[in-house]
Amino acid sequence: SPNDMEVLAEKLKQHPKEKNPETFGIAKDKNIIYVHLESAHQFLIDYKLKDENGVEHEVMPFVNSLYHSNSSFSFDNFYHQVSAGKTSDAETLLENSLFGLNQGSLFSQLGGKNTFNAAPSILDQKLGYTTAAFHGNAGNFWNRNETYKKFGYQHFFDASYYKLNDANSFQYGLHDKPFFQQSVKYLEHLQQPFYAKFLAVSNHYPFSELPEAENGFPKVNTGDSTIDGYFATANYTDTAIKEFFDYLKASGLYENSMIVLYGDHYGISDSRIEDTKELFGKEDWTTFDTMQAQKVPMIIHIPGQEKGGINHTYGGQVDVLPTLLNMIGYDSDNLMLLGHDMLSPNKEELVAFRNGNFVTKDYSYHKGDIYDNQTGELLNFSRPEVLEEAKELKKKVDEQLAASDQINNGDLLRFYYDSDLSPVKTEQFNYKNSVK
Ligand code: GP9
Ligand code: MN
Repeated sequence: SPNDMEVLAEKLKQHPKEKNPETFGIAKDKNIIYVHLESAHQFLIDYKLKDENGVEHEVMPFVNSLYHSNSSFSFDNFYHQVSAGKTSDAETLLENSLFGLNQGSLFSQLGGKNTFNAAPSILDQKLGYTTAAFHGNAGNFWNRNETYKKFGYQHFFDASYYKLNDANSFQYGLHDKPFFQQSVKYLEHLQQPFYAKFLAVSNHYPFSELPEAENGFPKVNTGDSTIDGYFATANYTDTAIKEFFDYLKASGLYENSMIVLYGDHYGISDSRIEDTKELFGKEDWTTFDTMQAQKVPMIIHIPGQEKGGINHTYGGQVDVLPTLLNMIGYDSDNLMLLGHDMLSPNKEELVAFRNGNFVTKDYSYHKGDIYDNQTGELLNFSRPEVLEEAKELKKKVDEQLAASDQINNGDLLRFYYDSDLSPVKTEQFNYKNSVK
């Protein structure tokens, strides 16, 4: 009800949003380009795969160069927070600073119905951005064609805008190199500044579907074909992104843009990763290691800026929108965002997983067990006082998740007026007729 919304909004106002004056507005008026790193774990960063002759092969050399650049704000303690909605949950988190649902996918269940204050709406209505999503798969996958309208996307270039054939695509759509190549002609038509999201998908399970000509990267031989192919597909995506950057530079768009690369969720599931622990230099594998493996890359690259570096703040996907809005100099105090600016020196370092587990800068909490982040040691018995401390934090985590569920399940943003955003008129968008 409208009253529920008011109560939540009041609560949120009691935790004022911290900003960092050093970085507020640092990317003002820039195009925002999202590059989705499908199924990318943070451990891919700087990872070198040893082939059978002991020769090392860097898996993502181009992404690594961005990660280490002074022009990038990179994060090494950044977690995905998705559940069963996988990619679509990541999109929900990044573009709304709300969580996906506890069960199933918010995109599928509520995406076509709810009112959102999503990034495309905000940027279009408040700052005059052109907004577009690019993805070489069918537009109805994850109910994107409905949800994107509700998010306020003006354009959605789905598979129908691309030339797909058996050789350049697989079950999740067009492979990354042709995807970026064929996207360029649509991107060129967008009036600047634009907000453009590129969902690359080649590095998707089962990690074995690359085009014939792209099978050069060494395979590992773990006996699990899913793991064996993972590094090769990640390497292919890396090259595709490099080619896309080459285009951005040649076209002059690069200097006017901030480019955000993020991992959406894990690629190697718990049991698989446990079976291949040697790849990560581990003799044992614990619940703590599985939680650590939920870190994903987060790189905000701003050409021309030199204030970047690798930031160790603990954060998650829910924190991205507040961070970005501050970077482009938009004051988001009046928005219902559940996350916090990761560049603020006072950010509370508490990262909720969708299942109620969480991570702080000191420890990782899993169903009542607490592990030391530095040593991986279980602290329940050696330091029982942390159990008390964790109780308080667990309460905060549960409150954050409950607030998200209340907003989403009650469609409460339709009663939220302080954002001063008009409800999206979805009839104005026709994704069949975007620039051809
Ligand atoms: C398909 C792609 C895959 O369009 O987004 O989604 P996922 O299986 O990773 O959720
Ligand atoms: Mn995904």
